[in-house]
This record gives sequence, structure tokens and C-alpha cells, in this order.
Amino acid sequence: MHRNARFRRKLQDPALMHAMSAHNPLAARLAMEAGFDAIWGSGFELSASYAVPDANILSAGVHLDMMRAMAATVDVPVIADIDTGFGNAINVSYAVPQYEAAGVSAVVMEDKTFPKDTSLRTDGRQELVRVEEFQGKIEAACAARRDPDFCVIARTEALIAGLGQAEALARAAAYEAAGADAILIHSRQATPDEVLAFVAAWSGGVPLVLVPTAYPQLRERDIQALGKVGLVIYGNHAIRAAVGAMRKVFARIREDGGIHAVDAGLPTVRDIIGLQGDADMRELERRFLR
Ligand code: SPV
Ligand code: MG
Repeated sequence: MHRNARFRRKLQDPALMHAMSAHNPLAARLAMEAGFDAIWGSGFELSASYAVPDANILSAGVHLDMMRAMAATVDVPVIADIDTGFGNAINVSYAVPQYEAAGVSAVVMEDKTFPKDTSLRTDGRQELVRVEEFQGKIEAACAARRDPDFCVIARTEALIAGLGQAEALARAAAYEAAGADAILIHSRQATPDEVLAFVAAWSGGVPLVLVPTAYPQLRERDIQALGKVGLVIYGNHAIRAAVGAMRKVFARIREDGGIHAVDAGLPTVRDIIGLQGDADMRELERRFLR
């Protein structure tokens, strides 16, 4: 089965699907190796990897190229974080086929104004577009896809913007009506209460998607028990793990005046060569080099 169809089927399946963030093909490969169902092509992570804010500073092309590189490296579905869709419904119409052609299986598009500000930053600019405008963008995304299994996930930032449950629920229902295959409900409260209240009140027909970065105490088994959530996304744990590991090793090398103490604790060069796909190249050498 094509991975778009696999993704669509799993999204609707009662078993919870889990996606890990990645900012490059190596991170995507490690996430697949760890057993994640899908890769989250996080705008936050890619921005961080370029050391710029997650506020539409990077061009759409940089994000698209990275999604293509990740989709070419892993077999699991890649979910692209297209932020606000790079402009209005027209921009969305042109962006979606490019993501689909890049091998991506789903896009997540949020209802903020362009340029967006990152959701988890305190005092960020969290302005939302009109409901009708965002419905037009969802319809444009759905109309632009060529494979009917390619998924369009609508994300409402109503709770992030402090607009309350009623607004979040009304927007989610309007986005489902516009054709969204799932609704991502985001919150940056330190407890899951706000999101759990939304899930309890949700009476729509499409599955929900959660990103529990701000409320890490919410576990998969508890999300699964809610029954309405199809996908949990771990939004930034690849870049945070990488930053933590690099900081520690870099500091230790400066402290020790050499690499003698850190070497044994690091993945071996052989391990990295394996992750580069060395076995595949050896096979090509065996078959074709004469
Ligand atoms: C991302 O990972 O880019 C996201 C999730 O959109 S968040 O950063 O929490 O907004
Ligand atoms: Mg993002």
C-alpha cells in the first residue's frame, strides 16, 4: 500500500499513531529506527537548525527541500508543517502539489496570519485569520491534491491565541466542514486540562491531533483512552535532544583539552557510516562497479 493510503488508514484507525519531529533526513532515519509511525516535518525544528526564529523567516523552498530529502530517506509517512500555507488560498493551491510531489503524505496548516509567530513563545503574536478565509485555504489545499489519500490537517490556534473553548470548537467544526481530514488542537498550558476539555466537547467526525509539548505529563495510553485522537505529534524532541547532546560533549572537550574522555561514550564512526546507508552503497558497488 502507498504510504499516503497507509497514513490515512492509520489516522482513522482506533489505535493511536505517533509521529516524531525531525529537521533532517538523519533525524528522520533515527525516528523511524526507533519505531515511530510517522515523521513530523517541524517548522520549529528546521528553523532552529538554521538558528533562526520559527516565524516564516526561512523560505518555503528550504522547508520543501528538507521534506523531500526526508521523504526520500524513510519509508514511513512524512507530515509537513506548512505553517499558514505561505500566504493566502492561492499560495496554498500552488504549495500543496509541490509537497505531494515531494513525497509528503500530509500537510498541517494553521489558522494564524502570515507571517506566523511560533506558538510556544510567551507573548508571541498570535493573530488568527477569519474563519471563512481559512475555510477557503482548506478547500484550496483539498482541491490541489492529486492523490485522494493525501491528508489535509487543519490546525486551530484559538486556544494558543486565548480565544477560549467555544471559539476553538466552532473553528474546528468549520474546518471539518471545509474538508479537513483531521483537526490539530494546540495548547501551551502547562496542564492538559484545556486540551482534554476540547477533546471531551468535540463531536465532529474527523480525528483530532495533539502536540503535548507544553503538557508532557499526558501519556499515549491516556490519549488513546480518549478515543477521538488519531495522532500524537512529538513536536521538537529531535532538536532538543541534539542540542542537549552537543552542548554536553562540546563543553567536555573544552574542559578536558581533547576528545579522549568523550570518545567512548559517543556513537562510533562505524555507526554513523551505517546511518549514511553504507550497506546500500556496498550492494551497488557489488552489482555495478566493474
Ligand atoms: C512545530 O513543531 O513546528 C510545530 C509545533 O508547529 S509547535 O512548535 O508547538 O507550534
Ligand atoms: Mg510549526
